[in-house]
Amino acid sequence: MRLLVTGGAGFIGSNFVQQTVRERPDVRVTVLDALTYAGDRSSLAPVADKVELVEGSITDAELVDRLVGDSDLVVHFAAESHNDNSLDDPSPFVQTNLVGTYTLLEAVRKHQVRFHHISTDEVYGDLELDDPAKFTPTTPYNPSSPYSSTKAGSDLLVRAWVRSFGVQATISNCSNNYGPYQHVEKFIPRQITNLIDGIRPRLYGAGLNVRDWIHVEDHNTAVWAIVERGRIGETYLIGADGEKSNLEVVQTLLEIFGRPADDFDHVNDRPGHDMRYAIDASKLREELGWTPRYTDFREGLQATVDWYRANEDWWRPHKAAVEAKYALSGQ
Ligand code: NAD
Ligand code: TDX
Repeated sequence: MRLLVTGGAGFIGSNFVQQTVRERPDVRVTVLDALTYAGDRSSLAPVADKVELVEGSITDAELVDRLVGDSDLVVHFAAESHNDNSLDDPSPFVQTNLVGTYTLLEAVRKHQVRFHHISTDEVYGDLELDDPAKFTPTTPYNPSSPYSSTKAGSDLLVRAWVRSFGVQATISNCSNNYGPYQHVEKFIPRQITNLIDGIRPRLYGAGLNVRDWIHVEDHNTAVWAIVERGRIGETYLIGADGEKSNLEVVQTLLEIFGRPADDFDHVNDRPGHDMRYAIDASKLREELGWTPRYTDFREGLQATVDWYRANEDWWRPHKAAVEAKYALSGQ
């Protein structure tokens, strides 16, 4: 089987490619990645001799047409993915997340290639802290940021291409991922690398916002379950019942590093900051029989801390620039 993975040099995509090469020797993997600030060739180093990496943009229609024409399946991870960046400059978010997804859809339509679109729970907006509800596949779209609105738009393009043109596609909306190879701009790796450097963790606002954490390997086993057994045109929500406040996450990290529970700073809040995300994954669990492997968050976090300790060469080149950028907004 010929698989094209877009964004395969990013956090989730590189984990997906590594897992696929490890577990599915019958799959020939090609990665299309623009190697933006968020993409890193070295994230594919362990499988470099088994994967073809094409450096290019999903907005390049000619390149996309050629690569899709040579594939049986496209799994589409490529995106601008960071909310804070989308508040500084939404333009690449519109280009990559909307125009890029449109470009891929036109190619899979022409070549009649199976397509899986990776998306986020942020398309649903946010929940109140005391709301018993969780997001389900029928929750109305209500995105808050330029990032989440462009992801929402990309999901709607996929749905329309399925209905209008019969494109063979599925969609998944996953909650917050953590694990190896996540960029140091994101919450958990930022705090881990701060703690390695002896810097106090930084909590936006009061730190009460809740995210529903899932280990990246569990996200990726769910993606394969949907690709293999999901129904065309359907949306599946991926989550592992991992709701934690940002404060709880920071305090768990402080405990892992042997530091006092109040050894952190409150910094400026994110404008429009979503309060809480929570996923009801029963459709995925019941229809496709998927279950997560990482059910103990502290253990998954400890393994992630160990990975960042052992792989300083991977993250160190990005750390200073990320912190300098956050300092400009008092974060
Ligand atoms: P990431 O920022 O780590 O990686 C994105 C990758 O896409 C990078 O390798 C980058 O170089 C590449 N890319 C960006 N623009 C491109 C373009 N125009 N053409 C080709 N490649 C391009 O992101 P991530 O956290 O791995 O997220 C991957 C996907 O999963 C995204 O679609 C994101 O919306 C979704 N998602 C992420 C999370 C999360 O917690 N990180 C949760 C749910 C869904
Ligand atoms: O230093 C920080 N301090 C802090 O309190 C940073 C970087 C973040 N935060 C807060 C903001 C959020 O409440 O932590 C939470 C998580 O922040 P991010 O890692 O930026 O993730 P989030 O905005 O929740 O979005 C992530 O999950 C959904 C991914 O970046 C998206 O790509 C995905 O769609």
